[in-house]
Amino acid sequence: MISKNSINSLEFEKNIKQCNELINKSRKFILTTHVNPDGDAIGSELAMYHFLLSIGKQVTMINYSPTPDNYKFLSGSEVISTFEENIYNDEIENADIIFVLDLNDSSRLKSFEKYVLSSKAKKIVIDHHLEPVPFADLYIVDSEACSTGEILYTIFNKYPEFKIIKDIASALYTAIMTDTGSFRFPRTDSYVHEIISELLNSGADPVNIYEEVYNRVPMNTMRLLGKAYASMELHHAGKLCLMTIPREFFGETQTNEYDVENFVEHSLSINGAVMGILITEIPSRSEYRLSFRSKGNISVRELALEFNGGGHFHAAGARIFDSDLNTTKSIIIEKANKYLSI
Ligand SMILES: [Mn+2]
Repeated sequence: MISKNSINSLEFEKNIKQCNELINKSRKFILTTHVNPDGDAIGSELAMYHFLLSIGKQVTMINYSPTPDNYKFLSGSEVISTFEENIYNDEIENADIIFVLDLNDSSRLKSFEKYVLSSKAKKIVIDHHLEPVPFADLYIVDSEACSTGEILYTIFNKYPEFKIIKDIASALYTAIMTDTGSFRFPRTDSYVHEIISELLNSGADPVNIYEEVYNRVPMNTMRLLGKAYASMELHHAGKLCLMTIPREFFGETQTNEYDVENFVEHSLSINGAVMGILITEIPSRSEYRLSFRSKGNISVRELALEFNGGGHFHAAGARIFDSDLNTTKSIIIEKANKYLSI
């Protein structure tokens, strides 16, 4: 068994112990994760599902959003329910524990939130984001972890009889691969690679998982990406790369605003660009979605806060309403300058 170089605090260790005690004495579990789930959300949820099944527990998975198609290859994804009002009252009523994975603010559960909060089940958050908004009974949070999947691996390994089966290995591999940007984001440390080594030894197939997750892009989405590439502009001596998707792009490519996920990452591939911004004009209403990315010592969090958004040091987002594209662009370019000149 491997462990992280004493980075985990005593508090974290104590919380894991408490979590495992609660798991031992409970029978019925609900697992959930955030709206618009990503690979870490779905992968973590399914890893926990298979883990709990392997120790004889009863588990129901309920998410606000449907599972994205590219995660449906994961075993167990076929039994994830999409939340509907009043359908799951019995499960929620009878649950002993609700695990809330990969989020730390219950508003990200959308309309499922009020059911989770009013349940008498113990709520346990397992997450790696900063600044939790209190709502649960127990928090297992490590903001240094690359993913929720990494924390789950640590938790499972505290179980003396734990053995990674292939379904758990594939789910955790998916969680870690996606949240590390395929092992290149800053928190990709040797511990992460040691975990990955063990997941591969337990049957996770890196070629197949990458293929399923990333090489399933519909042609229409690729055409939209082509237009987004063509929209790239450099500002502030090439340090800012701006991409713009006006609403007519969606009609021209038969796509919608959900198809732009991860597009902004491409902006940081430009030589010399340290900040990338994607402006997406929402087709149906007067709203602009702003996605920010940065690298090195350049933060985009404060820039996002200026537009009442938020996020992390290197990845953040915000929305602007009732404006027009040109005004939105010039305001953003101007405001970004301050954060580039550190
Ligand atoms: Mn995550």
